[in-house]
Amino acid sequence: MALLPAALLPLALLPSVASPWTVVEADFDPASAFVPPAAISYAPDLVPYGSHVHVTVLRSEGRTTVEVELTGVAAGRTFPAHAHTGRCGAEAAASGPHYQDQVDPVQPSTDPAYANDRNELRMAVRTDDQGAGTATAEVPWSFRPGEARSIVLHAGTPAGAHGPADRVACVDVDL
Ligand SMILES: [Cu+2]
Repeated sequence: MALLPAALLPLALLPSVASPWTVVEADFDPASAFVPPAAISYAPDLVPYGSHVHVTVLRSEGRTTVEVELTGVAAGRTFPAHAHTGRCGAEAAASGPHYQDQVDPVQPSTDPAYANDRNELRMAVRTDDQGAGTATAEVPWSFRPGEARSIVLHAGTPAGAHGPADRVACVDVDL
């Protein structure tokens, strides 16, 4: 039996803890793509097939920071982007409701005591005249593993609209 070089032993003995970083890079594809895409566009007029998303998740003690960068999407728009509970699917509703740190016992959650940007991870990605934009959100909590599985982009207008019908794109991210 080969012995591990002594220098590698500490690595071999590291406990399997959640990585502090997760990076997801994907091109938006139609939900009907032969290979199930990691990022789906439901509205190619706003999020064209082949446009790009880059998500970075940084976990530190009791804190989570998420950055969403879009390129090649509609110019001069604001796309609300949120952490949702489910995976992206052929139907926009597949991604489920917003992830909440303190879960509202009444779902769908409309109570502002729960449905707010401290209890949910929310940001708004504003795109420039080239259709590129970046936004970051930080929350003072850690996601429960396996319970937040996507970032959903919403159409953003008209203001206030928020339901499966206004979901324009989705990217699988294990938050
Ligand atoms: Cu949302």
